[in-house]
Amino acid sequence: LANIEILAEDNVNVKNPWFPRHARELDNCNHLMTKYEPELDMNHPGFSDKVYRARRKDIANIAFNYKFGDLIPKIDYTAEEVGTWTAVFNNVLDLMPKHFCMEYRNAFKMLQDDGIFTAEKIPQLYEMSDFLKKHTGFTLRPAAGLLTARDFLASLAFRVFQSTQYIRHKTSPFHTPEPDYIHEVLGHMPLLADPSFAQFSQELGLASLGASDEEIEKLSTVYWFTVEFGLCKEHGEVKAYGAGLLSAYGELLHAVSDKPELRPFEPSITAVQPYQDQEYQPIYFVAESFEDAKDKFRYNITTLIVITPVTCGPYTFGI
Ligand code: NLE
Ligand code: FE2
Repeated sequence: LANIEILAEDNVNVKNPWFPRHARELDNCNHLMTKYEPELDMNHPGFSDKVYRARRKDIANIAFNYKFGDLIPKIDYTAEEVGTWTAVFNNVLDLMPKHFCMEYRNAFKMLQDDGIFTAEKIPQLYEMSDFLKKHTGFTLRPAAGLLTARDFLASLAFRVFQSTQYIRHKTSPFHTPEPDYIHEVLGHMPLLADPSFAQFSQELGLASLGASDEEIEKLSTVYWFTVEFGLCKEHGEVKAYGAGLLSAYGELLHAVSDKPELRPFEPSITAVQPYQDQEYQPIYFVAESFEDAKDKFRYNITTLIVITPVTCGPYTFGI
């Protein structure tokens, strides 16, 4: 089993907030944010759809019952859910050649070659997890909804990505303000198969362990402008790599138009840029490459955050 043990180094002051020391302790990192729940938000497309809400509850129960080391249960997606997947998948096929970064295109191709990515069926979470484990050691675990930033970031330190499993409402296939499984699979997962991107994600997670609430806010802002809504350069052109762009074509086309303001990714500046999650972003940050983003993050974030020194190991890929 891929396994990362995080040990606070001897004779350092371990910071106050509790944090997980092993991936099994992520069983305690499942606190939900309630902001976009269809039950609570009248603007949610599923607000008045009882069948949708019941379906979501059933799927959320998988996550509530899940414990570290369990096999991820299979979900039989309905024809309606598959229809929504097909619509977004075909959009990705259209937009990918021109607008998606090379690392995404490469991983997407591998997923197609392995028969995991097709327009006709929604891949299972366990299939995606096995695929990522082979490539970068990332594994996936079911999440019931939008997690707190602290819990979500902590899991990245262990190369664990917490993924929702419900599908967005059928009336709004091309944009949802909350994460759903289509966003996770088509937005996040392909890039987690890229070694540099996986490393960058893990380092964001490591920096969050034991952080104060203010520090978590800065790190989740970096996460927002990179993993969710990042742009990068490729042969002089600007491409998308943020998952919130890759899984929602309206915002993608907005991001690559001349409307938004583009700024270079600079972790200490990006970390304090206010953001909103209701509408398209007015500002995006452009990275030179994932390697560059990772190096800049590593050296530059320490001006904003006191990092808890941790050692992670033993670490093995793909066993
Ligand atoms: N707007 C994205 C989508 O529709 O796929 C989801 C963003 C989640 C932060
Ligand atoms: Fe996301």
